Amino acid sequence: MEMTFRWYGEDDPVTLENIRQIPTMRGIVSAIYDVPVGEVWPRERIKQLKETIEANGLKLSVIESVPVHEDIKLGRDTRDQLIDNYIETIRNLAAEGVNVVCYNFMPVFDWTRTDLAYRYEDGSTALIFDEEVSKKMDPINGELSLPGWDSSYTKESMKAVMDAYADVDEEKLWENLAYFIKRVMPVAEEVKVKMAIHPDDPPYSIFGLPRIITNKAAVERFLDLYDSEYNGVTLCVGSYASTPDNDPIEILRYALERQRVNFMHARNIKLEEGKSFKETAHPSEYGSIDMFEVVKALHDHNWNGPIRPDHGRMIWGETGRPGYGLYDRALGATYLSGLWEAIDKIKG
Ligand SMILES: [Mn+2]
Repeated sequence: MEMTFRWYGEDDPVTLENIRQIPTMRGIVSAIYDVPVGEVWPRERIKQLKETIEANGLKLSVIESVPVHEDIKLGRDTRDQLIDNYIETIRNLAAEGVNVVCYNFMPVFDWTRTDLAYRYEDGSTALIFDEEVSKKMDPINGELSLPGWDSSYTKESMKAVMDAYADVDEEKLWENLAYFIKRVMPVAEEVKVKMAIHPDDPPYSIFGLPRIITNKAAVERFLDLYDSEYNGVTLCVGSYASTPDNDPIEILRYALERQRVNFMHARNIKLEEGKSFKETAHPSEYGSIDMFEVVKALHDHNWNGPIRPDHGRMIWGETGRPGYGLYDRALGATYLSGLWEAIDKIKG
């Protein structure tokens, strides 16, 4: 496996110099953040990003994400032009040597949590999701915003987009995803870009919106939409594990058997009452996911794709982007690499 780290560009308080000093670190996961969703990413900007990363001794391993415009998810008439633009971006990325692209198909909201700084007894803070609190959250009238979300919504435009989804149930969303996949994948195959869909996080409906990339059956259905190694998944074990209905190791092994794990997110979470969970440090003893079994599954399949530690806690007084501090993610990276080395040497 190739160890990578997410970097949010020049504004990220975590610098490329910080990242390159993390043991076993090879690559960067990043994106162009200031091109509006739906527009083509200029090749020159991608080149710049790549050169900045390479000047620091790292490689641009994965783009996370090229966001999918809401009109594509809604199946509106404007989608054809937007998909053309998406394809153009994929071509530009390929021309600059990028060969893995992560994206998701979550309506309106990206990952969702109810508290971004839950304090553990040891003083560290983490992201948590409390089912009861989530039921009281009001995305239209509340002061609701999370770092993963599109901040360009006004109260009115948020209401409009939420209303638009009244006509889009899960089956309709699957149809719109299939439409997108069938247009994008032939080009991704042609230019050899491995696409990697991220699961919905958490993996069930929130705020009455449909969510479809949620479990093993969904992964199977998704992979069957277009049977190609370029049509794969970002196997985010933390997301899939965020409901007791899923066995993340089973889902991981299934996708590995089909050779469709194009990108890995490794993060641990602790399941609580109902659908509540807390993010934890990476090691197995803190969470509900057996991280040894995760790495062993990858090793069993001689998997050599990019993997990154996912969200980390904030520790040692660090402040910054929730989930994306330096220290705890760096510990996660070395822990994952340690598991790999141990498994590798024991197997001989
Ligand atoms: Mn993830």
